[in-house]
Amino acid sequence: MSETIRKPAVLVTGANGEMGHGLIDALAEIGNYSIIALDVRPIDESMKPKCSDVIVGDILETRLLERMQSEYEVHSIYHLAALLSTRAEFTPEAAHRVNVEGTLNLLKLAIEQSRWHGQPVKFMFPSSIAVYGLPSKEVKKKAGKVKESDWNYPATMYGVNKLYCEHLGRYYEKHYRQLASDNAGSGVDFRSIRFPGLISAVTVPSGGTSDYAPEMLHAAAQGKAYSCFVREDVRIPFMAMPDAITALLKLHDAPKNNLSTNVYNIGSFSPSAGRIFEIVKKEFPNAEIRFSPDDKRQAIVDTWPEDVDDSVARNDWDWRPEFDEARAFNEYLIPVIRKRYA
Ligand code: AKB
Repeated sequence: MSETIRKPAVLVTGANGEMGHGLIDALAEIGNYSIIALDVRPIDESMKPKCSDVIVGDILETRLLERMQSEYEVHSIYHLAALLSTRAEFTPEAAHRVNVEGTLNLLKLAIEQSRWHGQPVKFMFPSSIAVYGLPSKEVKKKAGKVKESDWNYPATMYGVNKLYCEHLGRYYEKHYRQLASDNAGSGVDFRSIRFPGLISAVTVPSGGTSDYAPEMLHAAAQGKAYSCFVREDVRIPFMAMPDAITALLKLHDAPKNNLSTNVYNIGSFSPSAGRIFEIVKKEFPNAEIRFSPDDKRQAIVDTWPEDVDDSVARNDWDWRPEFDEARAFNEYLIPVIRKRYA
């Protein structure tokens, strides 16, 4: 039997996306897993040696998932594939298919895998601050750090999809086919994190509404002009990508008995767009950045909270960000981005 077959398999969907890159790097470095990478686009060449299998395919293709069912023994699924908030507003029905039906297909795969090998399948689901919907700028200001149960009235299709999938995951874990006489539970161990806007030094996101922060930074580092689509005073939580990856791995490894809920907020720093401009301008004084708010995208960001209360994650699985604002920029983003575009 080959080395890769003996290790428990981890399936990563959306493997070629921003988070997929970071996660696969980290999983490969840990070395305990055989990684199956799935993405609708071809996976970057640099990622292939880190994976035991690379599949180009759509999570909506049930035939593909059925084939995977018989070929692999999957113990954990990191379901990262999604259409983000800006893109989803242009094609809400397609977003529903990818974000909701895609998740349902993966949950089904998880159930069947668990039945097959007799152990729970951990289902890691990145949710988002987009599940919150604050009704006005005044309420947003007053709300401060929101708890998981506050303001669950998303204003975007993406937020609606994420909130619903959090509930789906909880249902699959705790109540699946609850009235069936042969009900033996689903075997799904559903764990979800509501991520803030993420900033990576190595990839630029696409299709999100928090993208102004990474876009500003990457444009400045490349000497490209940037027009920021939100107002200077707008504030939402952000996080450096390495912390997001650490959080996923940490929640994955946490003892189930310690987990008091299926869905957790996590936070690290919460700068205004003007503050990000200040930091970027200090590092790249020639950067040509101007603020030219797009009312519609601005309105979406206005519904997202200024900050999140992550005390439950801190208590249950010892969540602590390693990168506050200063460390994120000074020790990760700026040096790595400089090197990247040098
Ligand atoms: C987006 O902007 O859609 C995402 C998110 C906040 O979840 N980055």
